[in-house]
Amino acid sequence: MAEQQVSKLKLYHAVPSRSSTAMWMLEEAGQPYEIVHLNLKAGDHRKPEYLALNPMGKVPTLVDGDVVVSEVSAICCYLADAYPQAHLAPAVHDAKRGPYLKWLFYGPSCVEPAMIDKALNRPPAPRTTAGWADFDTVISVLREATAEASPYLLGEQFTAADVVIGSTLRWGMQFKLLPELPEMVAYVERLKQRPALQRQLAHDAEFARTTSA
Ligand SMILES: N[C@@H](CCC(=O)N[C@@H](CS)C(=O)NCC(=O)O)C(=O)O
Repeated sequence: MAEQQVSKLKLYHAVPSRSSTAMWMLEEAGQPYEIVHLNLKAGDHRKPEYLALNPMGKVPTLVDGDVVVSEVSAICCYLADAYPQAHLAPAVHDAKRGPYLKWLFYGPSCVEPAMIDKALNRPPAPRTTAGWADFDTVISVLREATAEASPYLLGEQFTAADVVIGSTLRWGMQFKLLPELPEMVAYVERLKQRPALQRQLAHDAEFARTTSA
């Protein structure tokens, strides 16, 4: 009898949430993995066994053998480096490694805070205090990057940076937190053609359908 393959990658995921980005990245990486679904409404993410993995009590968390990684961008960066056969990151000394890392960090450290400032109608913190810029500056940087993306942020090579920035743009525009600028819409539409993203979206849609039935 053929031995069943045991996956060592485990994603703690909630539908719908930012952990969908990590799941898309896993699909791009092409490695077998298992999903542990957490029900945020039931408070699964606040149980001691989960807090031991992620003291923030947030999803996602990825476990790969002895390695535990949380934070979406860190998970994407980790997977790209751990599974290089998927070619989801430029090599360390490649000139494209600079912009690659910049975009990975830019998502959570600049786009998200500026987007939340805007959504909550908060006055932006003074430029000299906050580590992110005002909403309009962030949008203009994203607009230029997506206008130049051909077809991806780093050119021909699709990378984890597209997973992070693409996901943020996709859900930001979907929830009307970001303007639907033509350059950003076109970039997200290109990303939606990726089979890995389609598999992730289909999983979440099916999970939502079957658990709410
Ligand atoms: N900075 C975190 C954000 C993760 C996050 O905010 N996750 C949300 C779901 S979208 C969550 O777990 N919320 C549950 C809670 O805060 O109680 C990351 O990048 O992973």
